[in-house]
Amino acid sequence: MADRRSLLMAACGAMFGVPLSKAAFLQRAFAEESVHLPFANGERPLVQYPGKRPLIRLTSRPPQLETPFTVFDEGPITPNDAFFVRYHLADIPLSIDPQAHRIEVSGNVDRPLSLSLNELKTAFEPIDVIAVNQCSGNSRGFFEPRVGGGQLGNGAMGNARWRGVPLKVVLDKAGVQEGARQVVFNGLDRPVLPETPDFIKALDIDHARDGEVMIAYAMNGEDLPWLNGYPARLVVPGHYGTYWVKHLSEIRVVDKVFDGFWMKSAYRIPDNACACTEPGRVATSTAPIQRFDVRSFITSLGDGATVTARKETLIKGIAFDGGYGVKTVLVSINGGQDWTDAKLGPDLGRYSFREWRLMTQLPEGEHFLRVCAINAIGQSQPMSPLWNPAGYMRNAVETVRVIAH
Ligand SMILES: Nc1nc2c(c(=O)[nH]1)N[C@H]1C(S)=C(S)[C@@H](COP(=O)(O)O)O[C@H]1N2
Ligand SMILES: [Mo]
Repeated sequence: MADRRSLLMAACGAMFGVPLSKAAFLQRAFAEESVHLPFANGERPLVQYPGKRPLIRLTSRPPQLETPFTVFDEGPITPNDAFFVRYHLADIPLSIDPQAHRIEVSGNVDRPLSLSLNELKTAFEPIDVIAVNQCSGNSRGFFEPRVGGGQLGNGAMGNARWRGVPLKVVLDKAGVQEGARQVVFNGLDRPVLPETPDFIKALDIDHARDGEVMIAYAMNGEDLPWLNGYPARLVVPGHYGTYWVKHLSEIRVVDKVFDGFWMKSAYRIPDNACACTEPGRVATSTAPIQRFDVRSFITSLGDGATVTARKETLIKGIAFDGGYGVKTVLVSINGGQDWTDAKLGPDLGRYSFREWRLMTQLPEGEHFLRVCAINAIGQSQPMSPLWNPAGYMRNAVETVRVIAH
């Protein structure tokens, strides 16, 4: 046990809808209250958009909304109306006719397809997966030194049950031709200025055909919320949200590596084992961002929370990784000196949030609670944050300060 624990501790520190009318959209997007994310310039309005409860607004054009962190304590599934929203281009679709909407499948295929929503829902056997969607820049606001880009707290993530059709089945129906290298995805949103590149993403052909990548049309048993990609979006389990193309309208098979801006220049990470550089340094070479690294959070106690001393206290939270599955969650109540195994909650699948909990007693005074997860292949979280120029993939061991009295 002692050996196992020291091994685990070493791992933890290792370096390794409903149509959205324009009027409703503008009218109902009024500010209600504000929150302060715990970094400089962290003031954000709480704003309610159609289909959403009040969420933390990062930008309004396009809408970028972050989930208030307390939502993650309510259960492992993030409700649709609380799910974060990320767009790059301000010209987002404000009306879509579900009868007329088509997903065109073209390029290096034998039989190009034009799929209606109805066909997608009835002509194929649906699959379900519970999977986390997380923005590459989740937690970017905590980077030190600070980096450019959306200054997000920890709320640009969510976990939902997605239903749809495996991309593989659709590609098989179209008949992928010999020599195919990648599959390219586009949605209905458009840039406002002609010089802004359209948001188009690509997956390698083998990834696209792994049977898990999905064209999803439902989320937690309902149509996709408008702002989360109605009527259909890509779901790429275990992979950063950037690939989860919303309002999906075009699928194109290509015989070379797609070199559009959002693949060639954006969403790239240092091409090394830690995906990191010396703070302030650019990487010598980069690669497209891929799978989530391991993360864990305490959700039951916020920073500065007070608890009763010497009484049973529940410490609870969530953990997830890029799809190998969370194996162990360790909790420290003394700033990282000693670690205890938390009890894991139900396994909802290897792409899902995994709940964990630990009952403990805290002596009077100030305590620094820390949590660290380890996945099935031994990947874990660094004790101190790694840095990269774009502020992606933050996953340092989190600390929550509580006061017991
Ligand atoms: N059409 C479209 N799809 C998109 C984007 C976008 O700008 N346009 N942003 C991507 C990024 S970077 C993220 S993090 C996820 C966020 O998904 P959500 O808005 O449903 O939370 O959508 C992805 N899909
Ligand atoms: Mo993102």
